[in-house]
Parts: sequence; C-alpha cells; structure tokens
Amino acid sequence: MTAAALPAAGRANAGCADHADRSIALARKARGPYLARIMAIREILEVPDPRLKIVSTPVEPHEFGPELNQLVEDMFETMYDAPGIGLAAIQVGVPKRVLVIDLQPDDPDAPPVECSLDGHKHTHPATKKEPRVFINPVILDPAKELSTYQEGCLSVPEIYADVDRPATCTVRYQDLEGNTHEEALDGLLATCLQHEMDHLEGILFIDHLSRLKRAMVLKKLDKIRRA
Ligand code: GNR
Ligand code: NI
Repeated sequence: MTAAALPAAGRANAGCADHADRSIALARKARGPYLARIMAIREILEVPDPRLKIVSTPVEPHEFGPELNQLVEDMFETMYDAPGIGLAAIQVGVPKRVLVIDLQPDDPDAPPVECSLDGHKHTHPATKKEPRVFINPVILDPAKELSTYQEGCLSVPEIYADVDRPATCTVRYQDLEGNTHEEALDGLLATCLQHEMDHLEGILFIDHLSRLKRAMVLKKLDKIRRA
C-alpha cells in the first residue's frame, strides 16, 4: 500500500537547541511535574546487537512512576530526533514492554510556525504531534485481512522492505498511570503497533522476509557496516 516515512523530512526543528522540541513538553506532561531534567536522547541499538533479540518483560504495578515516565520521555525525544514514528524500549536497551508511537512528527502541508523562544524570531516546520504510549500492550483480534506497508526500522538502518501484517487489530494496553484501555487500530497505526510489538518479542521486520530477501538484506547490512 503506502510507504511510511522513516527518515521523513528530518527533524521537526533541527538546529534550535534552546527549545529543541515541543515533544519534550508533551512527553513531560505525560511524565508529570516531578524533577526538571534535561532531555536525554538515548542511543538506539542496531543489528546485530544481541539485545534486540531479548523478550521484554511486563512493567509491574510497582514500576509505574517517575522512572518509567522518564524512560517514556527519553524514548519520545530519541524517536523524534531519529526521526521515526515508533520506538520500543528495547531499542534503547531497556527490556520492558513499553512502546511509543507518533505517526505525525511533522505536517508538511501546514504553514511554518513562528517562534521566539530563544530570543530571536524564527520559524519551524509545523508539527502536529500525537504522542501515544502503550505499556504492556496485547493484540486481541488481528484481522485475517492483511495489508502491506514498506517498513523500515531505526535498529536496521537503510533497509526498507514490504511486510504483510493484519490490516486491523484491537490493542489492550496500560497508560502511564496504569489504567487499562482498549482501542481498535487500522492503517499505519495498526502496522506500526505490530512492528513495535514484534520488538517486545525480539523480532525485527526483516525476520518476516523470505529467506532469500533476508539473505540479501543481511549482505547489504554487512556491507554498510564494513564501509
Ligand atoms: O520509523 C519507523 N517507520 C516505520 C515505517 C513502517 C512500519 C513501521 C515503522 S516503525 C519505524 C521506527 C522503528 O524502528 N520502530 O521500532
Ligand atoms: Ni523498529
């Protein structure tokens, strides 16, 4: 079907260090008004890092709180910086069942936003952020109908390939306060959530390819690594 933006149009407001991203405010809102902490873009693990094969463990009731909120904030910053539309905690080395997704880090059709947070007037590409957090997600009813997207992965740089997945599904998940929700998903959100859920099982999108295609991808990755 459609190709999804992985390396999209670049950072929403690259080069504006003083207020690097409105996403910080959004993620901080989710974190709550605890300690002010400087943003932390964490390192994204890449193949063949063996940690990407770990099966992540559930977030236990006593683990909800400031440390989890901080992890989620850092994951948003890391994802927006990359840029990507989703990130699983294991991609920053934390083997917990935590996902963040934002399908629209920037909105190419909107007029630029004027800004003077750093003391002088300048503009940013307009963003229409829709940050979503999924803790302990479970897929309830994957559709038999499949849809195909060209996928990429921040942990598998420079590789893009079509993957078939159930076109729709319902996800049950907890929010940062530990409350449980259920939501029906379709389109890119359904695909992205399933891609992220795979990370929680130690599975990468290239594991869904045919042996021949995967062999080609692994060869290309090896070439990239040796370059
Ligand atoms: O940024 C990403 N784009 C993407 C495109 C199609 C299907 C899935 C994704 S997720 C990916 C970011 C990532 O690696 N998440 O784990
Ligand atoms: Ni990925």
